[in-house]
Amino acid sequence: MTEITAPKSPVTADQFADEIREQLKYTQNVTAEQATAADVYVAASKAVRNHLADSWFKTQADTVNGNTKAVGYFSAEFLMGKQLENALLNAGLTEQFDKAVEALGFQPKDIIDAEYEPGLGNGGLGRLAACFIDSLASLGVPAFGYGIQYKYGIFKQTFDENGKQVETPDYWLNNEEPWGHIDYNRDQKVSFGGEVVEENGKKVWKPAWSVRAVPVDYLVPGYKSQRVNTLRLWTAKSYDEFDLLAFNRSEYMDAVKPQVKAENISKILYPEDSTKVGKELRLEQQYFFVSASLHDAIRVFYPGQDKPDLTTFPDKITFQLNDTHPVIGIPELMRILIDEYDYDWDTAWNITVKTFNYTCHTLLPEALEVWPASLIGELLPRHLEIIEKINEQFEDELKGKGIADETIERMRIYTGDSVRMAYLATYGGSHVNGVAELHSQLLKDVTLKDFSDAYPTKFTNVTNGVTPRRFVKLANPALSDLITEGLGTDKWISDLEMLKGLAPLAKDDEFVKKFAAVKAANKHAFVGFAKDHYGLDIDENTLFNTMVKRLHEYKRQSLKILAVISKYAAIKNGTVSADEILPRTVFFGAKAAPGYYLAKMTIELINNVSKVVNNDPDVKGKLAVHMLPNYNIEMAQNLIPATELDEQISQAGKEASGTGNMKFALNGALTVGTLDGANVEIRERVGAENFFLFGMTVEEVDKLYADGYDPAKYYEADPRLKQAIDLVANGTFSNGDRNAYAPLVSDWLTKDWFMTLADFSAYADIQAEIEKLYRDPLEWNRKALLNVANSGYFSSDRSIEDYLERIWHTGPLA
Ligand code: GL4
Repeated sequence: MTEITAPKSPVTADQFADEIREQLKYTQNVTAEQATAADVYVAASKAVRNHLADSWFKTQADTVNGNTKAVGYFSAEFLMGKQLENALLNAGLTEQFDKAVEALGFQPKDIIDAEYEPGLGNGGLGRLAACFIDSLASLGVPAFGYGIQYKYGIFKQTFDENGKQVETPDYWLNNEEPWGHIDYNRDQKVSFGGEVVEENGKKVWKPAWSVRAVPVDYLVPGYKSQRVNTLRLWTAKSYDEFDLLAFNRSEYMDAVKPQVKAENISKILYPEDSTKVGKELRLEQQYFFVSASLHDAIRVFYPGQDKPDLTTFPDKITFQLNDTHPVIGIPELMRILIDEYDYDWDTAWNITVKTFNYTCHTLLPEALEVWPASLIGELLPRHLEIIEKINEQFEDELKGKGIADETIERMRIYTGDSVRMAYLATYGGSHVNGVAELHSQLLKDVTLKDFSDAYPTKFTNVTNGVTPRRFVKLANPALSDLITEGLGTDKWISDLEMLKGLAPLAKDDEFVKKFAAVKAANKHAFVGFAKDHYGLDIDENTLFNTMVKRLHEYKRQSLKILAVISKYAAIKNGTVSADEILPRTVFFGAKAAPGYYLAKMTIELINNVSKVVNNDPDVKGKLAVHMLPNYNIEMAQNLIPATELDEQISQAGKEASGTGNMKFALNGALTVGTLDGANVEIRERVGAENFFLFGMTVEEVDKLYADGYDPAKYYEADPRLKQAIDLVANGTFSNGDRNAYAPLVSDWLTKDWFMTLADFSAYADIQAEIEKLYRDPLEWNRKALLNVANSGYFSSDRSIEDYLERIWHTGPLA
């Protein structure tokens, strides 16, 4: 990566303080004396945004006028996290900010904390999109993120007195939001419904209703690159806000109906992760943002042209489809080219295929979106016709390749009843990638096997990555300083493979001790954070063991909680002696999709295990369990640097990649994990001796399914497991109520689709190894340091470089 050094500090701290005062006075309309931390946060954010403006204009001009193809990242989710601190870092203004707010009488941290975290994503997929746009800007690649500015982000999670998850709406825009600029003058019209008629031999779509898509622009500053890209999130507005006739008839509710219908489109982020929801509103959302974005890209690259030469479109921009959510963009671009710009089918197809690429983020067949044809026909009748024709052409092509009829039957994009979005994306784009080596291999071998056989060259892999700016530099300043000390430079922040230079220091006991001291300090800091935020008293002299991610059966939070229960029982029964017990604090963080019954029940169980264990004097100081509410980016930034042991224990072959695993390794946690997703590559890089591997492989899982899996057998075979499940079943964690967890227990014993029980013994056994190593702090920390040193590969900068080389075939602006 070529580094462009940051410009000399564009302002002094005094000047920056003046800029904040000016914002306070003229935009916030409060005096510096009246200002609260929230006011200063808004003012400082606006001041930073102003500093980015010139680079933003220049980047846009270079993007449009230069010859470097841009990237359009289409994603229904961008889980950005708090913006101010990151913008300061990337703009090179951190020091000025710190001094300026101190001069104004505030603590920098209070100002940073005053920001309300935007939660426009569910989990890994949305956070990946945010890491990628940071890396694109940092590498100087011209790029647009395109998505939706949901009015309500991912729900806020609390727990009721019974430990059940309670969801409350996240109305993040109730607070002043200084980052997004709504640009009413760059709006787009997006239409729905109606019918297709023939006029002069041409198909003409006569939609029934339209909404106004208005862009809200977020600046995406690169780290030291002097480039600022754009994240353009669309919000839906009504063309006819208010029905005056209805109002005058005193039908007040009816008067705002059109507005409500239109604005509903961008109202809420669907809280499903790794599952599909087939809801009309969701399809409306998908079409809404891709249609607006495609028209926007044409507007940007062919300014003022009525009849642009769109055969050059694929040279201007390449669109990455982040999972199947934006795949309706393929027929939409076809429609735009044919209906709006009069291209013939073949030319339009050529342009379309060249323009799109698709990333698949799952292996669960139930997570691949399939839309009922009737729904598409109702909402987007012209698109359904186009999809049918794409499917015809596709089937002909397959026949031409000599592919058997029954294979073609399996591969159909349009079945007559439904449309398979993953298949449409695979056929309608140039490349398909999975998100870790194993995942990409399984896509080729299983999920999309027929497609990979027919179009082998389309398939490739790009292993995920995470941005070192947010997840090391900002989240872990103490470790960052130590890395910089060890390497003698801070260049690693934009060239993370440089962390390799730390490997020799793992032999230096003094350096390892410093590394251990950083971890201890981070643990101490987290204890304070947990006290402030959750009122918890945490013993920092325990092993900090964390499992944070969405709650899903395949991720197997059940495995972890059963192991915790088993440990609890062992202490209670005296099966382990007091000095044999390694004191541990287990942290969980997980949101469950509101309609996901077993996932919600698992949360309830964890909360109630936590209550019993934490209030039991017999285990005090030995074992504690906390289910932290509302896991989000802020919590990740605080908890990951404090964690010593990270759990990545999904059933092999189910987690496409995982990105938390990368964040933990980079922050010096050791991983206990299965051979799944990117765990495989992490283990390869950090060394098998520095990773706690357990559990079945993909092949073993497949074989066990094939042989007939009987979970009850495992229950009978391992007394530790039997005891743990019995304690759940006999009401120990439900005040004696034996029915409380009956559905969960019954699922474990009779179905257990993700083989939690089959992997339990291996998981329980490896705990001894973990605890043995932890008792030798120097060795533990040596291994943890080697995890840091060898995880540089998992920078999202590297992922983006792989996309550039393997898929996008473009690069930084000159
Ligand atoms: C996910 C995968 O489940 C996760 O393994 C992966 O790391 C992430 C980003 O590629 O995408 N797919 C969906 S859906 N949600 C995810 O987090």
